[in-house]
Amino acid sequence: AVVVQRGDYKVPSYQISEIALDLRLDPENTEVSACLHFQCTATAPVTELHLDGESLELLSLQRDGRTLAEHEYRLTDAGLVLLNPPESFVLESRVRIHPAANSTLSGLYHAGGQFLTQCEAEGFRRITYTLDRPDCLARFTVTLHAPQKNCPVLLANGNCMATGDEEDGWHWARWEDPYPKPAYLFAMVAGDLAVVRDQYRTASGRDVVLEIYVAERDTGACVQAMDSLKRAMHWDEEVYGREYDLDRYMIVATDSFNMGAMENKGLNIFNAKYVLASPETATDNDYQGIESVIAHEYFHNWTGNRVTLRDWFQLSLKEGLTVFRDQEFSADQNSRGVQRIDDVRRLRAAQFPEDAGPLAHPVRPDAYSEINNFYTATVYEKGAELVRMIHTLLGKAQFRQGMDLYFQRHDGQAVTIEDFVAAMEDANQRDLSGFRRWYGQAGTPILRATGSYDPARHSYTLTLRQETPATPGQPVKEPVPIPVRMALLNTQGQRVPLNGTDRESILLLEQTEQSWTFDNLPDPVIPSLLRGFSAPVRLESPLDDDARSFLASHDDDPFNRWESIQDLAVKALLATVADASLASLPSALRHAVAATLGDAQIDPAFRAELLSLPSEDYIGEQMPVIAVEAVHHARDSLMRTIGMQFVPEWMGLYHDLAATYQRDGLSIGRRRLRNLALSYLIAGDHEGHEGMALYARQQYAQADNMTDRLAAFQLLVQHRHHDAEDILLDFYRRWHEYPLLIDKWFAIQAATPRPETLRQVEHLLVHPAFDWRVPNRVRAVLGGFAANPTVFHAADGSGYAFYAEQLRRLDDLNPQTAARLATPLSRWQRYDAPRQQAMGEALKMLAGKPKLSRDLAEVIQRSHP
Ligand code: HT7
Ligand code: ZN
Repeated sequence: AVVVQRGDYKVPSYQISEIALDLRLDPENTEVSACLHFQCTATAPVTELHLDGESLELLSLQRDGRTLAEHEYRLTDAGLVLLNPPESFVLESRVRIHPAANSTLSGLYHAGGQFLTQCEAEGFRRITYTLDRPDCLARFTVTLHAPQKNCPVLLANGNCMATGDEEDGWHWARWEDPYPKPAYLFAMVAGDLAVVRDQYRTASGRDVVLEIYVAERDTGACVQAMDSLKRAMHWDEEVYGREYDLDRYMIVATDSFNMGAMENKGLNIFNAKYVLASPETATDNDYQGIESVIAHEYFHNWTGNRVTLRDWFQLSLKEGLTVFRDQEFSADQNSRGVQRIDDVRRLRAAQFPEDAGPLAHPVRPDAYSEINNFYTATVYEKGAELVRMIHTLLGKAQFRQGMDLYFQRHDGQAVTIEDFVAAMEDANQRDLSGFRRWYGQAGTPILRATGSYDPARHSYTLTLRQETPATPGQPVKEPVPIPVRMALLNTQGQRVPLNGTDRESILLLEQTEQSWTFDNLPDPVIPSLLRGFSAPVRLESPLDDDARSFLASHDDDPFNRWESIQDLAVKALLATVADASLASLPSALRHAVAATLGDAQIDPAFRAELLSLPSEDYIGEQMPVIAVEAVHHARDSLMRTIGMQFVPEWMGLYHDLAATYQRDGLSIGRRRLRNLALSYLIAGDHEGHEGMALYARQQYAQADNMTDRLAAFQLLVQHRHHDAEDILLDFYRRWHEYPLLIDKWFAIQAATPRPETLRQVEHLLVHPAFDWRVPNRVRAVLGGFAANPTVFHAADGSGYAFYAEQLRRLDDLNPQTAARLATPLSRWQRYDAPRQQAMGEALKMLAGKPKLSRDLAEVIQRSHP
C-alpha cells in the first residue's frame, strides 16, 4: 500500500479558486457536474496535474469549453491526470455516482431516504475529480436538483441564493459559501426533514438563524441540542472573543453516520445520538454527550474551518485544540472537578493503551497509509492534553493572547501545529522549543516521584524522574517538559506555603531527573502531586496507604482526591487478582469509602465518582499480563464486599435520593449516586437471592426517565442469577421505534459477562432489527462485545474467532468502521500465550481476506507486523 510520509509534503502546484457543483440527485445514479477554476502557483512548468477521484464514472471532460482529447489526460486508480495543463484554466467534468450502493458512508450516500455527504478526510474525491487536500481552499457554489416529493429539503454550505421548480416534480436550490474552504468541509443534504428553528444574536448584534433538521417525529427532542448550541456560541464569544460568521447555522441528524458528527461549514451533519434527547428516551450521559459534541463541532468553526490544516499530519491542530475547548466549555457549564475526572478516565481507557501498544503513534504522526485510521485517542485526547499543558505553562490570559495571535496570523490559511506553537511563543515571548517534543514522540512518560521530610532541617525534598518506554519505530526517547502541579498538605489537610506565600506550585520537570526542596516546614507533610492531572503521564507516587486514605478525604484537589481512592482500590484489587483468598476490604480503602459515604456535604456527582470502582480494563492495564478472569472476579468480589459492608448506607442513599425527574446538575448527580447505590445493593445481595433485584424491577417499571430505567435494565440483564427475559422483551416492545434505544438494548446484551453471551450475540446479528449498514447498530453489538472482557477474551479463543469473522463481513461494506472496530485485536501482547496465539490467528485470518480494504489492512499490519 502507498504510505504517505509527513516529510514529503509539497506545496500544491495549482490552486482552485472556485468550484461550482451541480448535482442531479438520484439514489441509484446521481450525475455530478463540476466546474473548477485552476490557477498555477508553481514557478517551474507542470507537466502532470494529478486530480483525486475514486469510484467515479467519467461521462465528459472539457477544458476551457473544449472536450479534452485522449492525449491530454489519463485516468488512473487514484483519479485523473491532466497532461501539460495551461497556467490557468476552467475544467468541466461530468461524472456518475451511486449513492444508494455507497455503504462506506464516505462521499455522497443515500441512507434512510436521505442524501448525505461525509467528506472528511478524503470523501470529496468520491463526488468529483478535484485536488482533495486541505491546503486547497476554494469558494463553493452548489446547485442541487431532486424530486420535490422525496426531497423537499435541499441544503448545502453557506447561504441559499435561489430556488425553483422543474419539470416532472423536481425542484432545485442554489447555495453559495462566501468562505473559501478545503473540500473536506463541503456538505450537502437532501431529504424529507422537519426543522426546528431558533435565533442567536451575536456579541456584535448580528442575528443568526439556528436550524436543526430531524425527522418530523423528533422535533420535540432537539431542546438540549439547540440550548447547547446557543451556550457554546456565547462561550466562544466570552472566552475566545470568537463570533459566528454566517447568517445561518444548520445541523442535520442522521442514523447513518460513521462517527459522532462533522463540522462542515455552516452545515454540520450529526449522528442522531448527539442531537436527539428527551427525558423518556435519553440518559443523563446522553444529554452530556450532546452538549459536548454540539459544542465541539461549533468550536471547529474557528479551530479547523477559519484556520484549517496544511496536511492531515496536522490533524491534532484542529482536533486536539477543539477537544481542549469543548472540555473547558463542559467544565464551565458543569462541575469542573467531575469533568476533569471523566476526561482523564477517557484518556486512560483509550489513549494510554493505544500509546503502549503496536498502534502507538505521535500526536503528529509521521506516516499513514489510510488517514481515517488516525482519528485516534492520541490525536484527539492526548492532543487536547498537550494544549492543556501549554495553557498550564503560560497561564489563562497568556494562552488567550496566544490564541488571538494565532487567529490574527492565520485566519483563512491552512497551517501546521508548528504555527500554533509559534503563535503561543511569540505572543508571550516564551520558548516552547522543548515542548515540541511532545508532538513528535509517542508513548506515555512514567513519572516517578520520591520524597522525604527532614525533621532536622524542617524541609521536604521531592525528586521527580521521567522515563518514556520505547514505542514502534522510536526505540530511544528524550525527556519532555512535564508540568507538575503540586501542593504539600499538613496533618490537618491544609496546604502549606511553598518557599514563599504560594500554597500551590507548578514544577517543570525538563530533565530526566530533578529535585526540589521546600523549607520552613515545622511538621511532616503529605505531597499532593500532579493535581488536576497536569500532564498525561503515569505517576508512580511515593504515598503509602495511610497517606492515600488521608488524601482521599482531605485533598482539596478533586482529581487527586478521586485518584487516591482509585489507587487504594486498584491496589486491593491487584492483591485479590494475585491471590483470590485475599478478597477483602483493606482498612485504608474501607476508611476512605466509609468517610465518603458518611459525608453528605460532598456534591453527589463527585461523591458518585469517588465511590465508583475502576473498570476491569483499567485494572488489567496495571498488570504485566492481563488476567482476564481473575480481574473480573476480583472486581465483582470487591463490589460485593463494599455492597454488603455498607448496606444501611447504600439503602439510605437509595431511599433519600429518590426524586421526581429534573434536569439540573444537582438532580443529575443525585440520580447518578442513587443508581450507584442500587448497583452496590445488588452486588451485595446473597448468591441466588433476588431481594434487591426486586428494587431494580420496580425502578425499571416505575421510572419517570430513561437514566433510571436504563440503569435498572442494565443491572437486571447483567445480574448473575436473574432471569431478565421478560424485561428484555418489555424494553424492546416499548422502544422498538427508537433506534438509539434499540442500540442500547443490543449493546447491553452484548456486554453481559456470561458464558452464553457469545451464542446470544450470534442471535442478535440475525435479529430483524440488526442492520450491517448502520454503524450505530454494528458498533452496539460488536463494540459491546469487544468491551466484554470475559467473553471477548474467552480462554478458548472463541470470542476472537467470532469477532474476526464479523469484521471480515463488515469490511466489504464499511471499511472505516471495520478498521476502527479491529483495534482491540491489536492488544494481543497484553495477554497470556494461548490468547496471544488465538488473537494472532484472528488477525492472520483477516489479513488473508480477499479484497481487504486499505483501512483494515493497515490496522492489521501495524498490529501484527
Ligand atoms: N472532524 C470530524 C472527524 C471525522 C469524521 C466525522 C464523521 C464521519 C467521518 C469522519 N472522519 C473524520 C469530527 C470531529 O472530530 O469533529
Ligand atoms: Zn473534531
